[in-house]
Amino acid sequence: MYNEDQLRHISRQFQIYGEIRHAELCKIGHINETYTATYDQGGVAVRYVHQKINKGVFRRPSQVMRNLMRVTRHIRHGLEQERAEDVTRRVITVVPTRNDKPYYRDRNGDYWRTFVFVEGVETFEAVETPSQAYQAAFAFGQFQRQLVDLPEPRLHETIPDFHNSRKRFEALLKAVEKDHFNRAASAGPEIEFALKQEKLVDVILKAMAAGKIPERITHNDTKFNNVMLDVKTGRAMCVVDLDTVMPGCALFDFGDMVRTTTSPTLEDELDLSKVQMRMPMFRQLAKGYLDATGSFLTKAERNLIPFSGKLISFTIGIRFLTDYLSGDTYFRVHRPHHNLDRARTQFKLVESIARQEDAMKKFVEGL
Ligand code: GN1
Ligand code: MG
Repeated sequence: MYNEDQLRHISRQFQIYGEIRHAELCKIGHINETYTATYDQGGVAVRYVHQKINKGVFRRPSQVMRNLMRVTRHIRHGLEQERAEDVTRRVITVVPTRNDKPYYRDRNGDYWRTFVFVEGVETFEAVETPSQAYQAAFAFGQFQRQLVDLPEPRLHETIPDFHNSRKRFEALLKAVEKDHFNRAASAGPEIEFALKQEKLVDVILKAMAAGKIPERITHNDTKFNNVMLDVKTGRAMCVVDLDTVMPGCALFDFGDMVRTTTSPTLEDELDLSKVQMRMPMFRQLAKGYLDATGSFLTKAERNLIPFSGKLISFTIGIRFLTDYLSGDTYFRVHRPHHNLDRARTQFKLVESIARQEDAMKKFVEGL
């Protein structure tokens, strides 16, 4: 449970014209602490989001916020130029503090920020229809497109080497070797599987180092639950969770959508027989993504689209496994073995993608 007095104190730091009535802890996400708060504003109930940034994960919260302000302002400006309607539902809006800063630092040194709550939208943990997959991919593709012309300087790397699959692999090896919590014995098949996949980890990194794949501004956490869909129309309104928006590779954004939208299961499904990459979902993802990014994506990027889902599922899988072996310090867990369960579903997905990769390639080539 949250501390009501603390939240009241936090709420007073921001430029919100009203009194806080109540707040709820939001359970989505493994990293930050998020509250939905309802205010009385001139007799009308208005909602805001208050969020505490996880300092252990984001070591320099002020840089996170500087990126976030630049990115959201740029997108808002673009939407205004196009005379788009509903701008505060199409890009998240940061509510500044009373002294005009994007975040408030409390007595414990924690960083808090506030957003306008987007009404009339919903998020899902698992995709329900192929058209939702299309919407998600179009939204994340559009997000990349909206940032193609972000003026210099380069954005901060809020988590250095975030999708560096080679470094993630080395971290797993180290965790296996140290085995501080004596858990390696309980993850034998998973460790063995991971070690056998080493050849995957350098494919995209090498192509980037050789200049074959460009650096772009990417979202880097394109989980399906980070897309807000309009309740009435089902259309994607905006993408959220912008803390990892930084210089990166477009393919990791696409890949993480394959990871989180093609299987009918949740990330921590226990019945592994249900975990699979479904072609109809993949087709809609590829279509939606290319409809939004076709104008700027290079041939080399397009060619690696089918592979990217396998690589990112593997990389997130080894991150879960590493965290399991290291005592669950990074991802929030809700039961014993939670991170191991998550790793298992990722590896199952890697296998399912591998079996269908040729068909996926053929489909993308035909688009
Ligand atoms: C974390 O907190 P959430 O669910 O948005 C993680 C992602 C992982 C994801 C796995 C900053 O995201 O990289 O893919 O969990 N975010 C960070 O579900 O590490
Ligand atoms: Mg996230």
